[in-house]
Amino acid sequence: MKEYTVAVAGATGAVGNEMIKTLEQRKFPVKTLKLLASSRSVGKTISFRGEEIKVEELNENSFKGVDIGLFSPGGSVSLKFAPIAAASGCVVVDNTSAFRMDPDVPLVVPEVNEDAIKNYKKKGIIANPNCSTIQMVVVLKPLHDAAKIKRVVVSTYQAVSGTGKKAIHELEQQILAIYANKKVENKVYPYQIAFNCLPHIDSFIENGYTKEEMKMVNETKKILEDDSIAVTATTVRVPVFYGHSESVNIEFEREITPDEARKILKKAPGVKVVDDPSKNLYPLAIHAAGKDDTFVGRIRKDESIAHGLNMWIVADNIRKGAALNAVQIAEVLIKKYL
Ligand code: NAP
Ligand code: 12T
Repeated sequence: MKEYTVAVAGATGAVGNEMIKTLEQRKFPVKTLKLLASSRSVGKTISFRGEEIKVEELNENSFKGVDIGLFSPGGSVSLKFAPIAAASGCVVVDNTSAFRMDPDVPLVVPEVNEDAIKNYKKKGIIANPNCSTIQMVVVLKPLHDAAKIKRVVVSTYQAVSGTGKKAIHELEQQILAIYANKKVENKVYPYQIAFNCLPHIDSFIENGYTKEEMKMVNETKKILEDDSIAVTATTVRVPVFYGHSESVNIEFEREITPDEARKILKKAPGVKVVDDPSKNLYPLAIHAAGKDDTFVGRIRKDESIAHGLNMWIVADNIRKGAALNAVQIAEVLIKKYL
C-alpha cells in the first residue's frame, strides 16, 4: 500500500492534537509525519505510533516533499501558508474559516458531498466546514433528499474546546476559582463562561449576527448545494468542555413524520439515533465526547407549521467537528486521487 508524507500544521493545538490521534487510530498510511506549530513550540515532542516526533516551526520551507497538509494553525496563518504548501504540491485540508466560502475551494463533509473533492486541484486546498455546520448537515442531508428542506432555525450550545486549548484552561480555572472563593479571571471570553451562557461566538458583524452564525447559514447552503434553503442561527457558548449540542427546527416542502425521519436517519452514514424519551434517552455532549458519530434525538413534530420537525443534534466538535472530518477527507483523497 502506498504511504504518504503528512504534515499537521497547528500540531500542538486542540484540533492538531486530535488529528495526530485520529491518523494513528484510523491507521492512515503515513510514511513520515511532520509536526508544525509556532516558534513557541519548538523543542516539544508529540507521540505518534509510539514514536516521539519533534515539533518544528511552520515556515515557507515546511512543505517540500509533503503530500498532504492537515491545517489548523488559525485563519491568518492558513491564509498565508496553505497557498505556499499547495504551490509545492501538498494538498491542504484546512480547518480554519479562511477558504471555506472560496468558490474554487471545495467545502466537504464526506457523508454529504464527497464528490465535491474532485475540484480540489483548482487551488490545492479543501476546506473543512465549521464544527457546528458539520454535525448539522450530516443529519439534514438525508432528510433534505427525502422531503426537501425549506427552512432551518438552529440554536447551538457550543463547548469551549471549539475556541482552543486556552479556552479549555479558562473554564477549568474559573471553576476552580469559584469553588475556592477566589477572583474569577477571564482572558479568552469577554465574560465569565463558568456557570454562564454567552450568546457570542467569534466576532459580531454589521447585521447583528456573529460570524459563527453566518458560517452556519452560508456553509450549509454550499455543502448541500442548494441556495434555496433558508437558514437562521443563534450560536451560544456554554460551560461544556467537549461536544456541541444543537436545537434544530426544520420546515419541509413535503410531509415527513417523526417515524419516517427516524427510519431515514437510522440508515444515514455517520448518524446514530438516540431517541427514546420514555427511557430518558436523548443525545448528550458527555456521551458524544470522544465518539465519531453525530447523535440525533428528541425528534418530534413542529405542531405550529404544516411540515415541520424539531430535533436535538450532538457531536464531538473536535472529532467529527474538526479532526475526524479532515482525516476522512484525506482518506477520500488518497483512495480516489493521490
Ligand atoms: P489552539 O488550541 O489554540 O491551537 C492553535 C494551534 O495553532 C497551535 O498548534 C499553535 O501553535 C498554532 N499556531 C498559532 N499561531 C501560529 C503561527 N503563527 N504559526 C504556526 N502555528 C501557529 O486552537 P485550535 O482549537 O486547535 O484551533 C485552531 C484552528 O482550527 C482555528 O483556526 C480554528 O478556527 C480552527 N478550528 C476549526 C474548527 C472547525 O469548526 N472545524 C474547530 C475548532 C478549531 P503553538 O502551540 O506553538 O502556539
Ligand atoms: N471561533 O473554525 O470559537 O471557524 O468555537 C470554530 C470554532 C471559529 C471556525 C469557536 C471559532 C471556528 C470557533
